[in-house]
Amino acid sequence: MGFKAKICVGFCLFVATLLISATITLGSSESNQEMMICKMKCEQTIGIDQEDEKPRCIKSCEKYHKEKGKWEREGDRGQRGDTSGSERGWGNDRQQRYSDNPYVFEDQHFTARLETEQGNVRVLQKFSDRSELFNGIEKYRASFLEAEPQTFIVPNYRDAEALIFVANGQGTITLIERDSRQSHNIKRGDLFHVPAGITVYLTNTDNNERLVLANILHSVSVPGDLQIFSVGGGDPESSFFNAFSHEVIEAAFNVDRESAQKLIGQQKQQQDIFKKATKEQIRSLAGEDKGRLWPFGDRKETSRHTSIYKNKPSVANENGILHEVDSKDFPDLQDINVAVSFFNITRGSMAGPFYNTKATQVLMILNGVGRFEMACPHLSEQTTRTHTGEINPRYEQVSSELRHGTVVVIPVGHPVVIEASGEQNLEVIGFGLNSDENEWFPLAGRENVLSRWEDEALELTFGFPAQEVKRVIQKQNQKLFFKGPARRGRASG
Ligand SMILES: [Cu+2]
Repeated sequence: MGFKAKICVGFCLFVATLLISATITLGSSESNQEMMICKMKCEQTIGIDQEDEKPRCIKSCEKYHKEKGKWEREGDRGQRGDTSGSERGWGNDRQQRYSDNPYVFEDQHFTARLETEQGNVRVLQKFSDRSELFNGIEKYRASFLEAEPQTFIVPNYRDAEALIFVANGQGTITLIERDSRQSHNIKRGDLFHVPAGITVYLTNTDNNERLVLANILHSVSVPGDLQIFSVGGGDPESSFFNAFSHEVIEAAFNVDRESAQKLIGQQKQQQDIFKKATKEQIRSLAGEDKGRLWPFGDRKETSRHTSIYKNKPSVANENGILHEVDSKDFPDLQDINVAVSFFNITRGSMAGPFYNTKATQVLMILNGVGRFEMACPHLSEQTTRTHTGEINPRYEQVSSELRHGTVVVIPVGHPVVIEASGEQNLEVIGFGLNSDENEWFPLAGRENVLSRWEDEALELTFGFPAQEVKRVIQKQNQKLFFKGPARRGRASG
């Protein structure tokens, strides 16, 4: 399998190199032709009386094409250095890479995946592999896990801090801490922190519902690189014990070879972390036969968990509900520097425009269909190829459809609107990365940033009397969630 993949990578690189050299050749002959036309124009358009203008004209043609060639070659180097992510593509230059909207991640951007009958895990590519715009969040990764009813997920630990949000279903999660084992029943809306190196196992205890988890992982070793450690699921190849020699394992456990083999695994079965469990096993794992209530385990509980519904909603009106949890409510979030927002946007309504002061927000769409729009100064900077953005910015609209499984990254400061379709509510879990001291500010509606400006500031900025400006910015009196364009119809006015 691995070998095949290597052959493919080798072959693909070879083909890509051929394609690139073809493009360069084509590019340079095209460029020569362009220069010839430029020089011919100098000859034809400059009259006899301006004969001394000709050399200057020709020289400017040469200079322009020299510069252009240099710019293109630099673009090439950029591509060639960039062999890590296939999504970036070989034919794309830097400008195209930006303009294909690096903020939206669809199914094909989940580069690590395991799909079986009993469940699936999908891990999103490294954010910084997609675009250098995400270097600030390179340590984070996002993933989804889905387990069918009555499924056990074999114990494992990671070299990353994990924050789990239960998006659907219910189950049991068990953490093996240094001096205790703790099991907790989990249900929709729960948030769970699994520290790096702590062994965890999960059970979907429901008879009918799928257990769906949306996760944020914060790597603690190689930035953005995730490794999972497991004793496997009966298959020797998936057990880390298998990497040691028999003699070492026999000595470590003080057993004979036959017994050691049982631990490592015997049958070469499909590598599968999902196991179908019997009703009795489920009952036991769920703690039902232990006669104890939640949480149950060997010792009194530490924190590690909360619910997004623990606090009253921070915003709620007919157009939507926002629940938030930060490190003040749930100290475990400090370890990962993440804050959590759960948007339930009423069908036909929208959230925002708003922006985050310090956090980069990763939005994971759980249910419903919708759309988002964002104002981005980066893309505009790339299209116009000017680098004055910091002083005199222009904003490009970034937008995309949203559906179950879509992930969108909203960088710091970028104003964004999330809109639910007219068909059903849109549920979005937002993880604010690097959330330390983050705040979000609404840009319209009640409590919007503009409404706090002084009259003079409004007047000078907009060039209208303050009262007129206020009439516009105070008209909308709801907070954060508004009727969307679909619900307003043409009745606005
Ligand atoms: Cu941007």
